[in-house]
Formats: sequence, C-alpha cells, structure tokens
Amino acid sequence: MSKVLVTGGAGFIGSNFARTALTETPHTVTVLDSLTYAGNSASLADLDPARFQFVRGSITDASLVDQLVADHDIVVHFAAESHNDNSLNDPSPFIQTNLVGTYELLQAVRRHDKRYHHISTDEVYGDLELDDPARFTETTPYNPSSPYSATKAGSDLLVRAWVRSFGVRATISNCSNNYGPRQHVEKFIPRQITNVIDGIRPKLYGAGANVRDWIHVDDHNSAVLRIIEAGQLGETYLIGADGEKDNKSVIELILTLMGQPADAYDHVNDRAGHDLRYAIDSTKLRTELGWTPRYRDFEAGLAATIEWYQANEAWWRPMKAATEANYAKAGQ
Ligand code: NAD
Ligand code: TDX
Repeated sequence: MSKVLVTGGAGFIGSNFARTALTETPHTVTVLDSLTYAGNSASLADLDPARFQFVRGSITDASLVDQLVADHDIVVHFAAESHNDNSLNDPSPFIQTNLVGTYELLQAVRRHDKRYHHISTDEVYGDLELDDPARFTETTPYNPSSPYSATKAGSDLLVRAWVRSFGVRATISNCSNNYGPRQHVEKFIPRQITNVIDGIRPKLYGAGANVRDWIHVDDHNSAVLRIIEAGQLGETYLIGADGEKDNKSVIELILTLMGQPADAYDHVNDRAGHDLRYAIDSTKLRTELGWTPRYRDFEAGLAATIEWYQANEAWWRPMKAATEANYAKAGQ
C-alpha cells in the first residue's frame, strides 16, 4: 500500500485516475488541485473518504508542495493547463503551471527522494503528414507547435534533466487524445455532444481532415498504473490504442449516434498552427510491460460517453455557456 499524491486530480484524466486507483489498488489517494476553470470537485464527490482526501492548492506553491510530497510515497503529476486554444489566447498560465509547477514538484521529490511519474502528451513530437506511414515512438525528436505543447515538452525535459543530474526516481508517459466521462466541454468530443443536446450545430475546425489517435481515459490510466508498478526508472513510455480517426468522421459519428443527420454541423475558423496528425506506436509499453487496452471499439466507447453526458447534465451545465461564449469570440 502506498500513499499517492495526484496533482490535477479534479480534472478529466486525474479524477478518473483517482477513481481507478481506489478501485484497483490498495493505495490511498490525495488530490492536490487548485480548481481552475477546468477543475471540478463534483468529479470526486463520491470517493471513499477513508482512503481519499482533497487538498485545494497550486503546484506552484513551493511550501505546500514540499509538505505534501514529504508525506506521500509517490507523486503522479497530471496538473496542467491543457487546452491548445486557450494557450493561443493567453500563454501565461501555461508557463506558470506547466513549467514552474513541474519545477516545484521536481525540487520536492528530489529533496525527499520520492518516486515521481510525469503525465505528458504526444503533442511534444509535433505532427505527422496524413499519408506518412510513420508513427511517434520514444525516440522521435521533440518538435512542439503550440504554446501548450511547448510547455509540456519543456516540462518533460526538466524531468529528464532531474533524473540525469540529481538521480530523481522518475518515469514519463506521453499519451494520445483521451475521451470518456468527466472531460471539460471545451474539448472536441464533449463540446459536440453537449452542443447536440442543446440544439447547437457541432463545430468543425477547417475541413476536418486533421487526425487524432483516440484512447479511452481508463486505458490511459491502466497504462499509468502499470508504469508505476513495473516501469524502469528514467524511461519514457508512449501510451496509445491504435485509434486514429479524422475529425470530420468523429463529428459525423457523434451526430449519427445521437440520431441527427451526419452533415448537420458547421465549418468554423481553423486553429492557428493546427497540428495535422498524431499517431502513437505503443510497442515498448506493450512488449516490455505487457499492457493492452481494454476499449478496442471506438464507436461503443463513444456511445457510452454520449450516454454519460446525457445522464450527467448537472456536471457540465455550469461550464457550457461561458465556454461557447469564448468560442464565439474566436469565430469558432
Ligand atoms: P484538465 O484540464 O481536464 O485538468 C487539469 C487539472 O489541473 C484541473 O483540475 C485544474 O484545476 C488543475 N490545475 C491546473 N493548474 C493547476 C495548478 N497550478 N495547481 C494545481 N492544479 C492545477 O486536463 P486533462 O485533460 O485531465 O489532462 C491532464 C494531464 O494529461 C495534463 O498534464 C495533460 O497535458 C495530459 N494529457 C492530456 C490528454 C488529453 O487528451 N486530455 C492527452 C495526453 C496527455
Ligand atoms: O470545436 C472543436 N472543433 C474541432 O474541430 C474543437 C474544440 C476542436 N476541434 C479539433 C481540433 C483538434 O484537431 O478537434 C481536434 C481535437 O481538439 P481538442 O479536443 O482541443 O484536442 P487537441 O488539441 O488534439 O489536444 C488534446 O489531446 C492532447 C488535449 O486537449 C491535450 O491536453 C492533449 O495533450
């Protein structure tokens, strides 16, 4: 049994991780989260207080981070500013949380010699051409495009430096696009589902040829648990479930699953610097750590996600109007 400190655990992936860790391991979980616009304490409301506690605070608060790290065995670091579109409007919180916050956590795990797992993204590798047979691997050079992905790339490099220079006991994982319950309605899939529920036409950036490599959030988190359990210190693991789909096909599938004509969506302004394609080769994780994804049928996983948003309107309703008002300002 370990005491696990989960940063960003009121967000999409971290809250699902806390839930999975409490169900599938004997560990106790402390969530440290500052509850930005993206954090939602309702995502944690039903967790068992005997093994779970919530601390509201920022990973940039050095003394709070030091106290909490000293009192735990392992840090799993999810906290981030996570939305590319926001990073184009105002990069400043991305620098603070993704770079300075990661620095504070690394200094604390270094001082107290604690195990650290760093959650990152495939976006650090830049993008691939649509017809390129290649996929990202652990040796693909870093080439981030947006302020968001540049800060994630920078934070990964800080981890590598703290491993090499100070012997910090860390692993890194870079995962592809997640979908599933409790994802903020600013993100592509929940935005379109909640638009259809509200009678708003889904919004596709540009022509929608861009490809994302979709993975269910529970598969991401089962891989993270496996890396914590058996990963080699100092190593990076790519997490992906062979889920490449272009955005146009995903929007059409959402509309069809929700009983609407497949073409009942609008083309809106494209994202500046929009990455064309992400694709993950997760051979290392599968062969060295024996991990396999459970959700192999994207359509079934998407249908279950639609049902979750239909059944949990109280969870997403408070953030919907402000999110759409922001997009409207950008013509999106
Ligand atoms: P999210 O935006 O849903 O959640 C982020 C959480 O971090 C929120 O609860 C927010 O309140 C918290 N937070 C932000 N700044 C903080 C600070 N300074 N101190 C403490 N808490 C703070 O993000 P997500 O989609 O769950 O992503 C989690 C992690 O996974 C991120 O590191 C992201 O880069 C990475 N990732 C996400 C995806 C994806 O598809 N969503 C894919 C690969 C990797
Ligand atoms: O309304 C939309 N219409 C649209 O066409 C939105 C919100 C997005 N898009 C497109 C942009 C992308 O090509 O859909 C795709 C997915 O967009 P996002 O949900 O914003 O995700 P993305 O930019 O791919 O980044 C996500 O995956 C990698 C997460 O937000 C990151 O945190 C993660 O690192």
